[in-house]
Amino acid sequence: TTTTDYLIIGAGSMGLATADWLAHHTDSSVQLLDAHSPPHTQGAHHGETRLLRQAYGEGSSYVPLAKRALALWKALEAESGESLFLPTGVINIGPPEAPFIGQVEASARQHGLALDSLKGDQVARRWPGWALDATMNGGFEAEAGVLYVERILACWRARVERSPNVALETGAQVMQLARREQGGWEAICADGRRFTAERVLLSAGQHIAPLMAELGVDLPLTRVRKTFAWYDCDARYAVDNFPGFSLNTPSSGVYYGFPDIDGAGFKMGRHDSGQPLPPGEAMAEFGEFEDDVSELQQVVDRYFPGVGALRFGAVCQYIRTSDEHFLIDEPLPGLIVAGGFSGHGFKFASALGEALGIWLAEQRRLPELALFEMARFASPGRRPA
Ligand code: PYC
Repeated sequence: TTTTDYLIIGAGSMGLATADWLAHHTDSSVQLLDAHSPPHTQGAHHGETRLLRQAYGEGSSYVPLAKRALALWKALEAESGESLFLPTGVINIGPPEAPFIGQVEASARQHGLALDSLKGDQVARRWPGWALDATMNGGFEAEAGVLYVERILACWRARVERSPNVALETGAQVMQLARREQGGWEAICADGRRFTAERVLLSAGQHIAPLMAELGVDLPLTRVRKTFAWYDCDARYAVDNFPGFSLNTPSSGVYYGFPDIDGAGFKMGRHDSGQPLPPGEAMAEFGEFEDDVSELQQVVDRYFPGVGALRFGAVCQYIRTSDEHFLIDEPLPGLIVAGGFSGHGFKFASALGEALGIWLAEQRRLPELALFEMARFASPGRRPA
């Protein structure tokens, strides 16, 4: 049995970010466990790019966390000397009555963010890669941009592996978490390895719900198969000519996308819907579901006149909560859970690593995390706004 001060189960974005914070701000010993070797495609950190948006359509109460995250991404870039964030700007497009667009504007007003509010025809004149008319609104945030996901994971991994206080075990599939009689927790792996610590962060994506159910805690988490794809495109989608975007279509599909970065092509995915599947079950490859291609193609055809043939599609997973806000809490003493990121968590990983590190080490929950507590599921009146 290996004993450390803290045990982090799941070395994806949240787990590695937390280990990185602990390595640089404490002298404590940290054991990180992952079933695979990060960066990998089994969690929620593959596919090259994620958006960093601050004017936040999911609720203006996320903005302080988004601001802190951007500052920490820039600090990580400066410290590591690597290029991790590309300030492409991000535009949020949707009908004026879409709640998402209302929240983008409210976020900017309430938190002093620079946001250009445009009509769709103005958007199409400024960025000819868009086919839009004045029935749609756009909120453009120049400070926002794109994060390089795998590069960030590799950067954190290299940093924690340089730290004498952090050990990373890959190929460590935790099958059971047990409370120890003498206090603290024990994690038991499929190959029989055992790890104990006083305090634990469970940040293992799809594995959170089954591990917690064994402890008698049922969490409202659903695993969903999602797809995204890269396309040929013309110069209208060059990275200095076209911002990242979120798109709420009037027919209610929600999409996100990226300019042509490093010659990869125009990238787009659908954020809503998807195919639910149980934890542990293998996901069908891109193209195996009938609408994998068509649900993207119809949006390409309608809104992006310079986008051409599909180059490559991929699958990923979202772990969704019932309200699509994160689930971060300490449901049992000494056991902190961070999950349910519902497909919009990565941008916050730098700030959440800091917040989770503080929670583990100082037993102090930052006020920004109050949004994500489990109690909201018992009292439906309380929702992040
Ligand atoms: O939250 O902006 C987002 C996002 C982009 C891709 C997946 N989620």
